Amino acid sequence: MSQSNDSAVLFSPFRLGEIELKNRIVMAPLTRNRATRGSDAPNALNVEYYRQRAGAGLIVTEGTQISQQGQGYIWTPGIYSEAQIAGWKAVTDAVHAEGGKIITQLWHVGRVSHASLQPGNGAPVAPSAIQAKTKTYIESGFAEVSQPRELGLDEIPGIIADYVRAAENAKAAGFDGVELHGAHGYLLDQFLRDGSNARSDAYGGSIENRVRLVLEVVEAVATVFPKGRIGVRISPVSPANDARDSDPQALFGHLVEKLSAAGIAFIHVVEGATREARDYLPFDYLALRKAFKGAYIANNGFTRDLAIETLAEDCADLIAFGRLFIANPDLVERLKRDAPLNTPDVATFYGGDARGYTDYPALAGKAA
Ligand code: 8OZ
Repeated sequence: MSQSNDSAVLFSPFRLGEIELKNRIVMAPLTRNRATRGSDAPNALNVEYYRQRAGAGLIVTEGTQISQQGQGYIWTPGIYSEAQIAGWKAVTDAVHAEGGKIITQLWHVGRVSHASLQPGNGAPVAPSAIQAKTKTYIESGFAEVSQPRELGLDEIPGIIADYVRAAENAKAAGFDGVELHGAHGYLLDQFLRDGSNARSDAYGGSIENRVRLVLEVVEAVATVFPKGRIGVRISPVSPANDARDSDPQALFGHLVEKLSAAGIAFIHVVEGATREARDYLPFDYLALRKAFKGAYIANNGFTRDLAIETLAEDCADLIAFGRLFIANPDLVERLKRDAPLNTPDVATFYGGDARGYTDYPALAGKAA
């Protein structure tokens, strides 16, 4: 049951680790495939898009590949070249000038990629050579993901080094922190789950072994950013990109306990199936919240009412909105006034130009 005056919490400041937020509303990471073609660097259009949305307490950028090997879709931005760092610096400057906070989502897709996007058109890498039943999109449109190859044990330090370099670049680009993409069946999630990880070394087998890579990446990235500026996104039951595990409650219960002990600022939890039902499979999210001493960001399909109720019942500290932020640059103001919302246009989600990106109108009388 939510009382109307409970809405005040949504608009109240919150200290997320070492980052001071002006409200409890997070812009969720959203892949939009509008980086500069060729360099995968953010450009002026991307700057304008993020600037328009700086009313959020926190922006988490779209997934940003830490290396070319970490890329799985065409025209997603990277954070491994000088041009990409410069592009992101313009984004963070614009968001900070509007009084917003912004962190980047460090992304390695693992097996969810296509050889045409890989260095030397090679096979994508994965914990095991198990092809995902999922599609990606390349220049010519949707395509089955390529057969991956198993990462050698001797290659894992290089993956961790790529995360560290990406974090250094994120710092140089002026980000307030980083989120590790540990959700949606990408590399870190592939290591976590027994449906994609069949390794017999220290990174596979038991739950303790499967969480090892995520925890090592956290510690490595913590040599660049303080733990109070690091978070991890997870999606315990989401089937996105063929993610499967025999016991998600035990797996994510253990992971979150370890992340809590590590002392990172937040976990960002996609509750239910990504872009689909929140109650897709039974899962005790409150157990994760209770096991974690930092902040809990809840995401997936939230409405204004559900956000207010979730905070009032202390089931989360922050609420992340995705699709609503695509269509409403001034989402915070609209939620404050309980104003009508623009409808997102699915046809312009992935790729294209300003249409369906920076041309959604703000409320009358307020420039975006
Ligand atoms: C939609 C399309 C492509 C990628 C995710 C980064 O699901 C993504 C993504 C979403 O986390």
